[in-house]
Amino acid sequence: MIDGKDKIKISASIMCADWMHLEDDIRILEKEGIQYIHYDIMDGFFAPDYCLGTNIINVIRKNTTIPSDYHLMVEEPSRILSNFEPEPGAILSIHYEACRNLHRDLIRIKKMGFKAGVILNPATPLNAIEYVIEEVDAIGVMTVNPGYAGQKLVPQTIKKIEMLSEWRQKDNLKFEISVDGNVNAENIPRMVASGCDILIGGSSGLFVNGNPLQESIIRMRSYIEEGLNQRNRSYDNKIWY
Ligand code: S6P
Ligand code: MG
Repeated sequence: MIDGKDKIKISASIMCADWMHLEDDIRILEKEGIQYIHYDIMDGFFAPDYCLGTNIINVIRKNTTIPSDYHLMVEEPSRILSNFEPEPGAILSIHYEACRNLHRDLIRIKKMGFKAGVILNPATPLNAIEYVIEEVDAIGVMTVNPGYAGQKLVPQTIKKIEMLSEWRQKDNLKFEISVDGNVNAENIPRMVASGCDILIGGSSGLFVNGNPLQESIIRMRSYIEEGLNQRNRSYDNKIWY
């Protein structure tokens, strides 16, 4: 049996945590072996809201062992890359749509000591990253438009995950696929079956109002298991035909 707990990673979107009890939430994430803390950084321009500067982020970072997964929803992120300090295993991701020199920025992120990630908005086609795909450690598929928690899935992005996963297999590439937005009971199985590796848990699946965090993690892992079983069945079908 595949162990969903290790095969698919969970990155906890900290902007959706219970900020009045943030330390309690972080200790639960650590105890449960959650692989990343996802930090959403928004500039009020690329994304229509503001969120998380490095002063706040560093308070959390200095008080947890969980590696960082930075999501920069920021216009021209090269202006602020030097604000971020790498730690082992940390990912720093920028948006295709926000960069004037995406290739240069990705190389710089790697030289800084991060895993380099590129993220695509729902409307951005996969071929936009054809000439940087060999440089990246992670590709993020936004399954909602950037800016807010609590939005509904843009359904055609599921197909995008599947096409990206097929592309990776065909060209024997090694990047991980992450999925961000409306990662919940209904969507996790098909996101996982489509080939993703990292799920960003937010308000709809992980920090769910009124549900104890530990229980949400257990539930998320059971939906992951369901998705992995579906994924195996579809691989079997592909081999058969
Ligand atoms: C959205 C941001 C996300 C959210 C998270 C919300 O702009 O990039 O990381 O924090 O996706 O999760 P949910 O379950 O409320 O959609
Ligand atoms: Mg995010």
